[in-house]
Amino acid sequence: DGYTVAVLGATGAVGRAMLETLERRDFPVRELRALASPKSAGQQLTYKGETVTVEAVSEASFKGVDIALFSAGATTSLEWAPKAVEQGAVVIDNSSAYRMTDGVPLVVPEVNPHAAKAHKGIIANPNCSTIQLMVALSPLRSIGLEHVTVSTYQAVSGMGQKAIDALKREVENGDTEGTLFPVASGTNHYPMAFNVLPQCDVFVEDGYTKEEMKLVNESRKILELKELRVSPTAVRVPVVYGHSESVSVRLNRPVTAAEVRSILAEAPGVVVVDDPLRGLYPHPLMAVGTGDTYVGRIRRDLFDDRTIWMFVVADNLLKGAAWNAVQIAELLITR
Ligand code: A2P
Ligand code: 11C
Repeated sequence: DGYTVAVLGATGAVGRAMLETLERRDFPVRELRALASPKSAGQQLTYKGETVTVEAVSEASFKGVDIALFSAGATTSLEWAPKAVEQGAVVIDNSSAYRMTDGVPLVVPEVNPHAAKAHKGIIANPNCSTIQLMVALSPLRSIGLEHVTVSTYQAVSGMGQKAIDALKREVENGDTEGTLFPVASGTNHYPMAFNVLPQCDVFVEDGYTKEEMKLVNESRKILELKELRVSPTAVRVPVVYGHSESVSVRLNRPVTAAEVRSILAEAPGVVVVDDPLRGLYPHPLMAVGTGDTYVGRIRRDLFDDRTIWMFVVADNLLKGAAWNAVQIAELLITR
């Protein structure tokens, strides 16, 4: 017994993390299909100590598949998700392709597990920077969210395996010939090593990037607060794994840091690390390899007693992608 599970994008940074997460969770897998582009066909991966041979995705790939985890980019999802659904699979899609589509649930299991029930074959996994923001913000809905301001410090692994390799080459060989940062399609390219770039993904409207607009639009959909004010700045930093966010949230009434700390301490998926006098606060290396969202530096604004500041960190490949997707798969099978 168990389920036939396909991972599309299995050779990528997130795809590999998906295989590791399925293994670590001992997900009831009867048969595993590792799918990627034709150039990876024949490549060998390991799952539970056994060799899995990567196949080029084709119509035949989804025959008999119960659950398909997709992380091969939006274009690939648009092409293959309908075909997988037609053949009876439920697709959990980590790309941006369907997130804002009406009728496609956008799910963070700690926040809106109920939304998953209404799926018609596709469930979208939110963007990594949105997921950790939701885990930290959702518990404060009990006080009432008025305005969220977020600045991100995003790891290069959010741009895939090639960005990890490129940053390592820059650091190790001083090789700044790369044309990947901040985005491959851009007109200007800058070094990423020993640098900070205030651009994640391409600019779309009125001075904002796609990554910033995802923080706005996805948050509104997940929290079911269509008018929520979210003011974003997304920044790439020379970190390999783990996104950080400086978040300020204006609430509907005055609060103390202690009250917020105690709400977050009880919240699912949150680990509060907040003892600055002892040098304790979240940072990316603390989160790497875990599925939790770490919150610290919880403090009240110096001038506004309704505004709380906090620093929010998670492993972008795990909670931000693979773990959130496998959590959704677990929701489906325990229903
Ligand atoms: P491949 O390695 O064969 O190119 P990352 O985000 O780390 O760059 O990984 C992207 C993943 O998506 C890889 O597994 C990659 O496979 C896969 N992928 C990219 N384009 C396609 C495509 N057109 N069809 C199938 N898989 C794709
Ligand atoms: C980054 N958040 O860190 C991006 C990667 O919509 O799934 C994920 C993009 C997406 O660059």
